[in-house]
Amino acid sequence: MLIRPIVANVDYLAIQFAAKHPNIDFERINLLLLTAFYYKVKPIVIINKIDYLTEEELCELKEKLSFLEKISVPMFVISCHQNIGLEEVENFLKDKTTVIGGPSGVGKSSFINFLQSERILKTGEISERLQRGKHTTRDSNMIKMKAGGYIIDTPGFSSIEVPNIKNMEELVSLFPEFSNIESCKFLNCSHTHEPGCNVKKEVEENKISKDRYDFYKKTLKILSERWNRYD
Ligand SMILES: Nc1nc2c(ncn2[C@@H]2O[C@H](COP(=O)(O)OP(=O)(O)OP(=O)(O)O)[C@@H](O)[C@H]2O)c(=O)[nH]1
Ligand SMILES: [Mg+2]
Ligand SMILES: [Zn+2]
Repeated sequence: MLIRPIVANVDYLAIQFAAKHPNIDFERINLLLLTAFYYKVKPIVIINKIDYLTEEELCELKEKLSFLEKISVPMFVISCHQNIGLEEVENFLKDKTTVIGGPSGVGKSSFINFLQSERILKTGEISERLQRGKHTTRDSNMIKMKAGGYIIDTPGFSSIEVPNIKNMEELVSLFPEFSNIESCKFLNCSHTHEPGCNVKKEVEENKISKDRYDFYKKTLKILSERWNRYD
C-alpha cells in the first residue's frame, strides 16, 4: 500500500514524464523508483510527447534512460498526440491495475483517455464547473481500461518525499544494481568512503549509472539527518 496517496493492491506504478514541456526531472524519476521499490510495486517508466524530439534527440534520451534496463524497469516512449507507442503500453498493462504518477502537464490524463473506452478526463482545457484556467487532475480516479484492467490517475505524486526507510541496509536493498555485484570488502559498506567498495568501482567503470549513485548518496544524506533527529 502506498500511504500517500492511498492506493492499495496495484500491480504497477507507471512513472510518466514528458520528453519536453515540461523537461524530464531525473531526480524525480529516481525518487519515484525508490518509492515503488519501497512499497513493492513494480515500476515502469513512460516518456510522453516524443513528437517534440528529433530522431537524434530521441536516441540521446534513450541513452540517458538506459540505466532502467540494468534494473529491469520497462521503459516506453510514446506520443499521445501522434499516436506513437500507445498500443505497446496498453498491451503491457492489460488486465493489471496500474497507478499512474508524474508531474503536472506530462499528459497523464491524455494517455488515460486513450486507455479507456470513453473519453471522460479533461486535459489542459478550461474547466467550466471549476472556472480554473487549466484543468489539473485533483482527485484519484480508478478507470476501467478498454483492453481490460484498471488505471488510477492521481495528482498526489508531485508531493512525494523520501519514504520512511529504517536504515542503510534497507536503503541499499532498494538499489537493485548494488546487490547483484561482487560484495564489498566490508559487509556493512555504506558505499561512500570505504576502501574496497565494489559499488564505487562499478560506478567508475560506468557499469552503475553515476546519476543513480549520486541519487543514492543524496538520499542517504537526507535519511541520515532524519535518523539522527529521531535517535
Ligand atoms: N505535444 C504533445 N502534447 C501533449 C501530448 N500529450 C498531451 N499533451 C498536451 O499536454 C498538456 C497536458 O496534458 P494532460 O493530459 O492534461 O496532463 P496531465 O499529466 O494529466 O496533467 P495534470 O492533470 O495537471 O497532472 C495538454 O495540453 C495536452 O494536450 C503529446 O503526446 N504531445
Ligand atoms: Mg490530469
Ligand atoms: Zn561498498
